Amino acid sequence: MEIQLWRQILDPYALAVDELVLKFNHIIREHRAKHMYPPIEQVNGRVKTISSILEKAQKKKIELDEIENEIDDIAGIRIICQFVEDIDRVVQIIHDREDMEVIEEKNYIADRKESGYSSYHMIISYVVQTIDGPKKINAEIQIRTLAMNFWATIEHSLQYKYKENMPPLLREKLWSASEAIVLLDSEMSSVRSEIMDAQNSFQRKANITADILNNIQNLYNLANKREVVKIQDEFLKIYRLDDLSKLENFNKQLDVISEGYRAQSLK
Ligand code: 0O2
Repeated sequence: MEIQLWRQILDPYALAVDELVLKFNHIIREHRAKHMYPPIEQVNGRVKTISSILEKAQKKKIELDEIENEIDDIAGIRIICQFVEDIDRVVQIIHDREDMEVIEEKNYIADRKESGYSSYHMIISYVVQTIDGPKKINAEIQIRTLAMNFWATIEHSLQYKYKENMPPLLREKLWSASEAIVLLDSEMSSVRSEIMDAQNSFQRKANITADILNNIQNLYNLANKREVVKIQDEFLKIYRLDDLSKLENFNKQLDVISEGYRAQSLK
């Protein structure tokens, strides 16, 4: 197939990957803006390379004109979560969306692969808008924990190195490493609420601090400089106390002061 034709085929998939990554990142932002713990730690995506598509087509005996119908992971999204419990939440979020239709699911977490691979896979149908009109395409979403991703990344490079000839001892080691991953994820789950509390208060402190600094910066344009310096010193004192509720109160007071100056400046 000519390279130009490949480009025409793959372009809508590249658009889908860009849009899906943007949408999942937006879910993270929405959670943070509402001071909620985001079930997604990070998301990335890729369009399968032409050589990898050809390799898969050859392996599965797929004709070139059937590639789009038969290969579901030309567009691939990988969602990484901190905890196993987060995976269920992400799966539910995807089911609830109107722009993604779930057409297949494989739960390799409940049912680990023989290799030791564990991950949750969803095939979705997704519509992209092109200059020739809407195009429905399939995309594969892999959802896994940080620990599962670590294992899969290492194993994938070894698969690439050994192809079908992975030494049995290495296979065994990978299996026992996958057992350790299951144990690690379950240990992490048992301290999940503690970790989440710590992360939430860290995020809240960062958000409030950003609000305060923004307010102080705006006050420089509205208020007497000496008064702003006083406010800034007061902020530093409260910040050093490392007390979230005091910082929140200070932020509320600062909102009132800023509002007063803004109202005055409009007179
Ligand atoms: P790549 O290079 O990652 O794109 P499929 O081949 O997708 O039609 P299958 O096996 O039913 O058929 O799909 P499955 O099991 O959902 O696997 C699809 C993808 O999951 C693979 O894509 C891998 O990315 C990943 N995967 C599946 N099994 C393993 C495994 O044992 N180890 C690792 N590291 N990853 C795995 P590709 O196209 O095979 O590869």
